[in-house]
Amino acid sequence: MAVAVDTLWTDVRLATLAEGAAGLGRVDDAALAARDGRIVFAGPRRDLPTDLSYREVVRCDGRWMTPGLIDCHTHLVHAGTRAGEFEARLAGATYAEIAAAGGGIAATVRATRAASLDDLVAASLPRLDRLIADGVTTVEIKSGYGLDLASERRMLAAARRLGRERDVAVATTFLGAHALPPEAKGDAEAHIDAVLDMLPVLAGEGLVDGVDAFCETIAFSPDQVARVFAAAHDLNLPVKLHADQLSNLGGAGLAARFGALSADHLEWTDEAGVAALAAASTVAVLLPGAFHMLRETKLPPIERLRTHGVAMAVSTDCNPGTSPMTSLLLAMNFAALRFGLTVAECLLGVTRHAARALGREREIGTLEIGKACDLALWSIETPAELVEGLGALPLHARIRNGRRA
Ligand code: DI6
Ligand code: FE
Repeated sequence: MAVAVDTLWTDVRLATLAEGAAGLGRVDDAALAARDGRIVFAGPRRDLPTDLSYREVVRCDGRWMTPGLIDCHTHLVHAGTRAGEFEARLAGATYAEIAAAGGGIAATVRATRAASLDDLVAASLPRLDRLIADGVTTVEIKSGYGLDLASERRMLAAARRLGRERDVAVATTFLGAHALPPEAKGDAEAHIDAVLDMLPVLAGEGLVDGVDAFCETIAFSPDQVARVFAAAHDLNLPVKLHADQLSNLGGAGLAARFGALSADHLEWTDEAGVAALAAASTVAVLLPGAFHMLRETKLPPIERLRTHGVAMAVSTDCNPGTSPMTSLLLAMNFAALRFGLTVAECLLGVTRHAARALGREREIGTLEIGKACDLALWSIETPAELVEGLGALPLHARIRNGRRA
C-alpha cells in the first residue's frame, strides 16, 4: 500500500549541509519529501521509494534548495535610531567614547523603555521581514535594552509575538547583563543582583530560551558573568556569551567553562580560548557586521578555529549601534571577504552550525530525514551566488514546517 506524503519537491538541486557529507552535501537531480512538517526523504530522485503517494508535487525547475537559514544572534527588537552616533563615529568618535558619554547602548535603553509592546513589535517587524526575505526560518532575538524587569519582559514578549505574526521560529535570549542602567549608578554588582532577580521570573513566564551576557571592560567582568551563568544553570537554561569583542578578558574560556552553546564575536580570543571552545564543543559565532561598522582591524582567529575544529556560525548581530544589518546573506558576504571564510563555511555558518549555536541541531539546520521541513528555494546557478550578492534577493520560496510560508 502506498504511504501518503504531503509534498514532494522534485527536479531540484540540494545542498543538504549534512554532517559527514562532502562540502555542501550537493545532490543534483534530487527530490525532497515531507510528511506532517518533517522531512521523510532527501536525496537523488532515482532513490525515491516507489511506494509513496503525494498530495502535492512541486517541480522546482532545477533550482537550489538549502535548509531554511538561521540567524543565531540578533538584537532586532529595539526602538529608536543611533544614526547620529554613526555620524559622530564617521567624524572620529569611538564606540567606547560614545558609550562613556551616555550614548551607545544606554541611548537605545532610553528609547526602548519608552516604547510600548505594540511600538516594539511595529518597529521590529520591518527588520524581521528583511531577514525573512533572505530565506531565514529561525531567528534568535535577545533582550538587553530594557534592563529592568518590566522592560526586559516587554522586549521578550515582543520577540515571542513576532514569531506569531510571521511564519518564523523565534528563539529568545535574556541579555539582562548587557549594560548598566542609570538606576544602578555605576554599581555593576547591584545590576547583577537585579538580573538574578529578573531571570527566574521571566523564565517562569516562558519568555527565556537561553541566557547571554556582555563580557567586556565597558560591560561586565568574567566574575559577574559567572554569577549570571550559574543562575542560568540552576534553571537548566543554556548560555551563550558576547566574548572577546573589544579586548581579551578570557571570555571564550569562560563560555567554555560553562558549556556555553556559543561564544560570539571573538576578535581578541587567544590560543587558549580557542582550545577551550574546541574542548567544550562551543560554537564560535562570527559577527562581521559589527567588525565592519566599528572599523575594527583585529580579526577573529579564523585559522586557529579551523585547526582546532571549532564549528563557526555567521550571524547579523542586527542591532542599532554596532551592526544595523538585516541581511544574513550580506553577513555571509562580509564573513567571506573580511574574515576569509569559504563559501561552504559561510553556508554551514547560517545552517548546521547556527542550529548548534541555538541548541536546535536535532530539529533544524540540515536537509535530513527526521528534521523539520524548513527550506529555502533559490533562483541561482550555484551556491556561491548566495555569498557573492550585495543586497541581492535570490530567494524563490521559503517553506516552514512543510508549507510554503
Ligand atoms: N556587543 C555588540 O556588538 C552589541 N552588543 C554587544 O554586547 C552592541 C549593542 C549596541 O551598541 O546597541
Ligand atoms: Fe550582539
